[in-house]
Amino acid sequence: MLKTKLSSQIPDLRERVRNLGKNHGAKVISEVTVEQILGGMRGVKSLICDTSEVGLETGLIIRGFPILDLTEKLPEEILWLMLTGELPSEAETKDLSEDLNSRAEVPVYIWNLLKAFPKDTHPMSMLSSLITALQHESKFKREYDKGLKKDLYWDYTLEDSLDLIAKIPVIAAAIYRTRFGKGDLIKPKKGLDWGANYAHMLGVNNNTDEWYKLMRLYMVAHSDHESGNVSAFTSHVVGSALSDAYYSLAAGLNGLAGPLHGLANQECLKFVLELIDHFGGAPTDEQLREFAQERLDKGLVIPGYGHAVLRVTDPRFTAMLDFGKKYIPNDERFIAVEKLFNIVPQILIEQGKAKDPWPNVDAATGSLVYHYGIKEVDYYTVLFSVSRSLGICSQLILSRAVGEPITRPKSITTAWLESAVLN
Ligand code: HAX
Repeated sequence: MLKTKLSSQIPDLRERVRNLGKNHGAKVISEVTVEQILGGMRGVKSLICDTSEVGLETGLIIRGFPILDLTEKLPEEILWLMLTGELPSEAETKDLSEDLNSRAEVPVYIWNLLKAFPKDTHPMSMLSSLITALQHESKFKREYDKGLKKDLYWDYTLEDSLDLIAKIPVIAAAIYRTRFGKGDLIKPKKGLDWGANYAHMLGVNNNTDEWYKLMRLYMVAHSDHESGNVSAFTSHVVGSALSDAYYSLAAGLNGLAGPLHGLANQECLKFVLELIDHFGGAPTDEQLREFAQERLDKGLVIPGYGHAVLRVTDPRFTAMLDFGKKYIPNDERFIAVEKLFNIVPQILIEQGKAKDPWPNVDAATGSLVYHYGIKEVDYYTVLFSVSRSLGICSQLILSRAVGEPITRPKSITTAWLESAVLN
């Protein structure tokens, strides 16, 4: 059903993009300052992303829906929404869930590779390597080698993406169980939705409804964040060389593994655990203020706070906080997260460096998944990756649909910039 829907929409999208180029190609819509060149291209409008947008004051909006209006949805509904711009009907959701379920079988060579990693390999390194290895299955690559028409690039990218999205929770759960000695792998369960199935395969918390609910929410909240962030942008650039979905996603996830990006959720819970350990329980406000200040004095960042785009509390953080308040209000780590929220922004404002002193999504997630049984913080970015595969693959499919060319901005030398400033 998803492919039929996209087939009906893509001609119009192509026409809109063609018209923009043909009729308005020379129109200037953005300028670049020296500060932006030196500052990681912050705010330079030079990418198209239709799956979602992130406003300074609004946070994540997926196809017109603020993320806080989507917290009860299933991840596969969000996948459909990102690709088509519409929420699916019940029948369409069921069809997509079943399609993903039918693609979930993982080839045996992946399990052999998984067993071969040194015991202390970081789970993100395992995930990225296994996705790259899974590239062996790429239908896009196979068809491209035979001579694929450009019009059909999106079709085989959709095929690869659905295969990949179906298999990534199975592989990610297997990494958890193997890397942390949790016993036999757990097979996906027929009839369960994508998010709950991942929760089921991780094999923690006796598969309670609350745990399933949290994992669905987690998968929805982290699914996309437009395309200028490190992981999505990297995947986009790699995909623009017509590398298939496996190569593209793996490349982006290597960026997500950085502490300033997705790894922040691991760093964040480590910080909370350190706090509790240091004070022998949830600290007082004053102890917490001192602890955070000490960290800043050492030149370290407070993980989970600040953002390259947002200038308000991340609504995804709010969604996680609301979940915690409802289901685990007495959890020691969750209480520490709430206290940090009351104190850290003021400390960052007083320090006067961070442009955004407010919490991002990573500030709360660790405390929730820890409560439900995932206590190995090194694993947290893998959870994020499984979710983000939805957005990254959706972006890749749409970019193939409109035939976006290879990405190739122009670089300049420091000397060129110096002379441009002086002239
Ligand atoms: N704690 C201490 N200092 C901070 C800070 C924080 N949480 N956030 C920003 N700053 C500092 C920066 O390090 C920078 O200092 P210098 O001038 O000495 O280099 C200064 O404030 C200005 O930075 P900025 O312009 O406000 O922030 P950037 O756009 O450069 O960076 C970051 C945005 C998210 C990387 C940054 O806020 C940070 O390091 N936060 C902590 C790590 C984190 O939570 N990352 C996850 C972000 C969300 C995400 O991508 N999740 O996947």
